[in-house]
Amino acid sequence: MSSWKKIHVAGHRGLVGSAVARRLERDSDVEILTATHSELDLCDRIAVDRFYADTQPDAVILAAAKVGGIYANDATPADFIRDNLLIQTSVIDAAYRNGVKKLVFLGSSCIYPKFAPQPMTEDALLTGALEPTNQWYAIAKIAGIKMAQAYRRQYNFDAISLMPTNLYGPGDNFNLTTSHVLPALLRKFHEAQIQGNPTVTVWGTGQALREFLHVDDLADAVVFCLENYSDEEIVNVGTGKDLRIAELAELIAQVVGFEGEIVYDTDKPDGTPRKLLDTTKLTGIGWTPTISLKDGIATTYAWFLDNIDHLRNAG
Ligand code: GFB
Repeated sequence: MSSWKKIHVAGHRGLVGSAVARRLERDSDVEILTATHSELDLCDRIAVDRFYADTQPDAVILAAAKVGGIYANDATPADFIRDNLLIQTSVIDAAYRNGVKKLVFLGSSCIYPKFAPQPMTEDALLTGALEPTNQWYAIAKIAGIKMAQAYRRQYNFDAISLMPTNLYGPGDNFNLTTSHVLPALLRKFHEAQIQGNPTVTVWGTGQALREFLHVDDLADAVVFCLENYSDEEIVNVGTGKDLRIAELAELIAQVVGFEGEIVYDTDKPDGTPRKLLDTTKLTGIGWTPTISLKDGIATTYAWFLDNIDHLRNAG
């Protein structure tokens, strides 16, 4: 049973927001409030303010963000910094002004310095230079963390910030130009398999290390922290385990049944060499993930196959 009656899930059509909405639906006495982009532009502070004045949510999950993989971050930096600053500023401020009792802000593991000691603890924030490919997104997310902390200090507003590691799952973006690595590789291996291509090209050296969390695990952590965490300090959400991109590619090839050759395009960037979160804090509060990477990839591939026609039309 939840302590919250009406929760606004901002970004309910995205990977994270849709998972949070699915998770909240399990709790029948919570009313989930949503608005599509055409109903509410989250970049518009006045519109968001009016929306909260009209609907009076008592909690907000801020899962709306402009997100993308390494290429999209690098190629469209203005979009990433502008949209994220606008969305989070509008939502955090309007939530506070309209008496929302709790807000969960979602950041990202890319807020930590490029060469932070691994695994990365929460206190690594702002201790060194960022990874250049996604610094624009990271700076916006750091501003969101600081805004939540400032509103907590000055206004006593119960805003908390969670830092998820790289996410994947049903509802992910499978567009090869803008997506993250896991959905991109699922699609590439699937298409090579169907078309009988002998090779699949993976960006970078394959040696970069990444940690992957299933979005349903993240959604569970969000609801857990909504109920059980109230502090200024940020909290990492991850699995505590990482693997090389080359190992991920092998795993995905196995799930898809591709037996050809994997080729590495070293003209493409690796990005951060390693991004493993230290999850001691969240484990200490009482939450751990349950979905293994292998099972998570298999169910995400099943979702991709069910939605492939729709995705093809979307590009
Ligand atoms: O998932 P990804 O795009 O984002 O890339 P980041 C992870 C690694 O996979 C990089 C490699 O080393 C890529 O070079 N990779 C290999 C590929 N093949 C592919 C491919 O086909 N597509 C993609 N996209 N990558 C993001 C940030 O960084 O992480 C975001 O850009 C966000 O801001 C997110 O923080 C969590 O892990 O490098």
